[in-house]
Amino acid sequence: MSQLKDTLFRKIEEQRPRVTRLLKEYGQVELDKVTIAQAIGGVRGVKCLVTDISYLDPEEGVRFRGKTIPETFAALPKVPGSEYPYVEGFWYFLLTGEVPTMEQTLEVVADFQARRPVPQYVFDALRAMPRDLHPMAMLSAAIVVMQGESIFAKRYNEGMGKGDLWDPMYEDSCNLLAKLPAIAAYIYRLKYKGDTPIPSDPELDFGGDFAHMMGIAPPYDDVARMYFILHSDHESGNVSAHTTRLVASALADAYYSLSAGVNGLSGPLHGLANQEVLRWIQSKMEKLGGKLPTEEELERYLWDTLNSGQVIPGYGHAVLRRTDPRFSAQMEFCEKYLPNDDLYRLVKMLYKVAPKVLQEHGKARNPWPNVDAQSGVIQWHYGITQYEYYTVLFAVGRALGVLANITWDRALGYPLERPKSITLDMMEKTAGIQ
Ligand code: FCX
Repeated sequence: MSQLKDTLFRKIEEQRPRVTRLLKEYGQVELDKVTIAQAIGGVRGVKCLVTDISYLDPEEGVRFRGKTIPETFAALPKVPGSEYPYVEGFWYFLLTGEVPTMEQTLEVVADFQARRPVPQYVFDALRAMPRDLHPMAMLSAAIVVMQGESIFAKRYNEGMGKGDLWDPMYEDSCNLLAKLPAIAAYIYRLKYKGDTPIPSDPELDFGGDFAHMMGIAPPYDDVARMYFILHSDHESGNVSAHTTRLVASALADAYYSLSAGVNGLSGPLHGLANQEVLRWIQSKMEKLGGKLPTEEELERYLWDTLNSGQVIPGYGHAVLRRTDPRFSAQMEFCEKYLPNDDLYRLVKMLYKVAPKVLQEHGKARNPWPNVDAQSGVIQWHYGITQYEYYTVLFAVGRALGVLANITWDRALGYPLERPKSITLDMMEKTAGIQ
């Protein structure tokens, strides 16, 4: 057994009695109440999901396994010559809550390298799709087309007991994760680079190999590592995380579950917002003949967007009430590597003007930027000018968090999710409306 799997098993054994005790001895303790506004309003704020992988504080932002983003970057082993950690070491950390040593990290790197080859039929299936299909639809289909590889589905059909199902879920998760960079890069080179796929370099790490297969020189390997880690998890109520866990709760395997989660990520209010940000910014620049707008022009554009009933993409959040630290982490990168990039300067100007306008507008509970306000700009700078591809990058990162979650869900025996519905009539009756 690898050190990662061994540590994971030890952690699972530690956590199981906690769940049993909470259920048996404290099962009736109330955690929250649900109001009509919450039932109608997308279950906002209702504390009814459990995950230990990450926690999202409205003021502070996300913590992965108790660590803030800067703490996470500082703690994990770095790729030699790079400023950002190995994605493989982050996977170890997300799964176990323990910061791996360099040796433990390199063991995961080697394990992922062995799991990396993608079955030819996946590429054949991608080639059979219309070239103008959205890359998120291609990614989702490429994931589900591999369902026949699922070890979880095989073991389940052979009658494996519930308590052991975390093991094949872990195996499927590692197999899928190791293959995702090659699939994502293949989609990019097939669709946008004249069908010129670049084979994987078996010596490289997750982020390094992705940059290599995209055909983009350093420091894009560090951009990839940073980007995948930042987008990995945001506790489990967001659409992509929740969808993946919901589907897996029916004991669907990781292929079905992740494909479903990727479909959720493709919504413009969620992952697709990063493509919307650039589309929105650039349409303004086009109108100005490629010039940067002044602050006054930008303010007017913001009001025009709001007055036409549209949202300001990249701003607002269902939980956060401050600037997203994932935005700040990317800003730090931009300050170092692309301080004079026009689009970045515009993103900075927007950060100055938009919160004020959104506050004055008075609707959004959070007028501050989220992760998507910044991420497209970095990708554009390194030559990925096809906005619609940005959510695919988000999805590769998000896979780390959701796959860690569903592995743990099977380890702790969390059951099928099945919230209760009521009718409007019942709600009116409860409210005392005649
Ligand atoms: N621009 C204009 N209006 C906004 C807004 C924005 N950026 N953010 C929120 N609002 C509006 C909402 O549309 C809602 O209006 P309504 O009452 O007419 O329906 C009102 O303000 C209250 O919404 P609020 O409670 O603040 O936010 P929600 O939890 O409903 O929605 C999202 C959160 C993220 C969906 C919302 O802020 C939004 O649409 N933002 C723009 C899209 C975006 O950036 N999405 C990415 C989010 C995230 F980081 C991710 O998942 O990737």
